[in-house]
Amino acid sequence: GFMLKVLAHPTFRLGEAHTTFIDDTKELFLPEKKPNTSNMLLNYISEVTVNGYPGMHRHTKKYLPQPELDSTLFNAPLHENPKEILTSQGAPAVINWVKNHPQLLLTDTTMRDAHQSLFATRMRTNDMKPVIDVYDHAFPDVFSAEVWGGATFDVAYRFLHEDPWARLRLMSKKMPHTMLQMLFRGSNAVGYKNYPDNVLREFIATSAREGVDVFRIFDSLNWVQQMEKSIQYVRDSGKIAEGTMCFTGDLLNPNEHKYDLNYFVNLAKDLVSAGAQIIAIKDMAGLLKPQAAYELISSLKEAIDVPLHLHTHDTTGNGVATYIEATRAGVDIVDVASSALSGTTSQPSMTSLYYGLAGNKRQPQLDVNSAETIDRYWAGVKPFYREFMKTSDSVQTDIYQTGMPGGQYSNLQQQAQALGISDFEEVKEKYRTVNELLGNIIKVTPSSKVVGDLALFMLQNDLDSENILTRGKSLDFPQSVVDFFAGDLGQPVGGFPPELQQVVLKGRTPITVRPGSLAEPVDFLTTSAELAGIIHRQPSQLEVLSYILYPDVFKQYHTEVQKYGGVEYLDTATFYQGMRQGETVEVSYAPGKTLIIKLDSVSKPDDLGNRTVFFSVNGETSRIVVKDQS
Ligand code: 3PY
Ligand code: ZN
Repeated sequence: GFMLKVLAHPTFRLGEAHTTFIDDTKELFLPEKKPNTSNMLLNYISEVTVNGYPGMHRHTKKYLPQPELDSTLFNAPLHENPKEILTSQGAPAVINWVKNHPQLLLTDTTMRDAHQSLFATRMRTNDMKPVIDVYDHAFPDVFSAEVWGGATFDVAYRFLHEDPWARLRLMSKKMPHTMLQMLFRGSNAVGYKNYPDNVLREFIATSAREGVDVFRIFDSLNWVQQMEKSIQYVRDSGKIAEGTMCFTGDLLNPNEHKYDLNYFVNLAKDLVSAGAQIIAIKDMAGLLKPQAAYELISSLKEAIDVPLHLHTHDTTGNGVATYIEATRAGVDIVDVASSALSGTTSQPSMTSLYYGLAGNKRQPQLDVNSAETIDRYWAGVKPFYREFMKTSDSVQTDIYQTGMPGGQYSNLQQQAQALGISDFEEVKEKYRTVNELLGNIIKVTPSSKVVGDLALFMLQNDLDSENILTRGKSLDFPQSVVDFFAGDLGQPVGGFPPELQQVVLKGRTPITVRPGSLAEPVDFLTTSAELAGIIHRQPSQLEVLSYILYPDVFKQYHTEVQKYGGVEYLDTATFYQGMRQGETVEVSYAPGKTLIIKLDSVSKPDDLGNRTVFFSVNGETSRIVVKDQS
């Protein structure tokens, strides 16, 4: 019992119990109230075996075996790289190095945006581990690996029963020669609402300490005021601040009067003034066409003197073409993913781009054999997540019209289905209408959610752009829409449409200042005490931060850890599919420590609908009773 309890403890789960572990975690060494907690993993396996994993279709046959990666294949010698420069000389030296680097540099997004965009962020740390182990030697020349932030933080707790901080620590420990990059939603941190400045400061300082080297800071309305503080906090931490422009619109269209070249050049200048050390262009929907990329990068190169980092999604199939044109115009860094996890709503393929630039003097430095070996590993991991791949697996050019970000496509589809709306064409059409109603706003988390929520709401209530102003008066709009019009996400480019704002707010006065300027600072000590009351021990600083960002999600996670223990040690097939009668799985939870779990049988439901699941664990029998929910 004790062992699994230790296993479940967040510090232990980092895989590197440090020397003060015993002092910091006395609570683990007190006598247990309930002696029999050794069945925690079995609780989880039984639950998923009997009732399935939410949203996951139960296969009659499990997909096996887990792919392996031969680590001896990667032995590229390490040489001077950005991480080393950051550690020894600091952020400004890295910026200089990038400016003077003749070849195009790459950021590998496989472990963040790629799986976020392809399979709803569900990739487990367990499946990343083999790659993490060899990363430095496989990719000694990448600029960075984007591995954290965005939706990964919340999803880790909510759906994977994993501690996101543990993933970061593991990476930081195992990838000491690679700069780790995160996506940071400005004043929304890794959440969906505004947090007070002291929370942002603490979150950034802590992430920096735990291993994040490059912070890509964006605001969902491109409002510089919402990014300024975060940029400053990153600089204070000695790490690298990418100030981000979310790209939208149709740059070279003569009718594009809002998001034109001038708009982006001025925005970039403002971000540099706010302290951005790199300018990121975040083309979250994949709308930046090749020639537009050439013009945009050329204009920015003329106007500012900081490196440019371009991010796109390959939804339309034009991603590599966009990068090649951007490369000709002098872009410094671009975002790519391993081929198996590239394309469509994800980033363009790393090796496609590499080959696409053959003969170009700026072709990136890449050991293509290593990249392809790692890619075969990812190709083996992908089938475990097929169930979550709700997006179309083909090229989509209609997004040039909807402007919907790749990550939202599948989410909105699921949201619509849950509401009984099966015609997604209708949803996309409404999404366009809403975008126009809102005055053509930047659409990215969380502003994209406002557009999506309002589109679904309008469909459900038979609203169109005309009757919304009359019929809307008697309707309560979705919370995200109310918050948006109240100014809680900040101010959109060009302001709010005043009539619709009144209809939605129903007399409430919107704010026009930065929401963070009104927010009370969080009192960390009080919050820590509050959390201690919930989890019955002194929380770590990381736990307090997580609790501040996601109180309910964190509490739920904590409850599940108490119940299920270290489920991150399970293989992915078992995690999502449970076990089959007669099957044996091995769970290695520490060096040399393995549980051999065999599922002997599952009983028929009794009168109360309970089933008993019989196991042998390292030869000893165990039984778990689970309520059959079917
Ligand atoms: C996120 O905020 O998670 C995004 O990836 C937005 O593009
Ligand atoms: Zn993205």
